[in-house]
Amino acid sequence: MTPLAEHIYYWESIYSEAESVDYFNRLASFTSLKQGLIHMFGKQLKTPRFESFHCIHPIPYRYSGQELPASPFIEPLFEIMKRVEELTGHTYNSVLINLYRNGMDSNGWHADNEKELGKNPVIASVSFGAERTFKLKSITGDKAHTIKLGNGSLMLMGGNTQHEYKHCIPKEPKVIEPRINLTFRTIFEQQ
Ligand SMILES: O=C(O)CCC(=O)C(=O)O
Repeated sequence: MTPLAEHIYYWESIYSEAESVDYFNRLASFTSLKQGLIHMFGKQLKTPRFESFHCIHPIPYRYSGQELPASPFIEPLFEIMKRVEELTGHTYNSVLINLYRNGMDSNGWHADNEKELGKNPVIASVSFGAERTFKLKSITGDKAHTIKLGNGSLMLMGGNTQHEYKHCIPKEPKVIEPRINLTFRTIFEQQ
């Protein structure tokens, strides 16, 4: 494990090449993966990636004006979450899966700071498939980090990262292979 910045840690490979390919294929077959609809600039736009949200409890996830219903938490999600919990020393109850078909799919600048995620969300991010660039920039504009998220890797963001920084997966036209990312989170039911 390598510390990358305050409260941000990276494990280069928590799974072998063969295990990562197997997980990629099992996750890519999830029929719940769909292009979502987000509200931006007064318009409804399709997300430039496929998404699927899974939670141990039937709590939906709301962000950018869309509500993702909780799909069942099925294997191999429990298996992967167990490994992530052992390595990070935190527990989680949900995961957002993002499938990027190639480098033209992306994820715009945002922070995972919805109130359902609690005060200082701990987010554990596992990647399978093509290596993609993950960018972080501080809200105040004085800090920036660029991280390559490789096949079978784990990244942990904790502390005040979601208040201090925004993050994104930019388009990378040279990337032709797909990638699946899982962000494990703890979601709290709102009253
Ligand atoms: O695909 C990634 O690595 C980032 C995913 C992400 O930003 C998110 O799920 O909030």
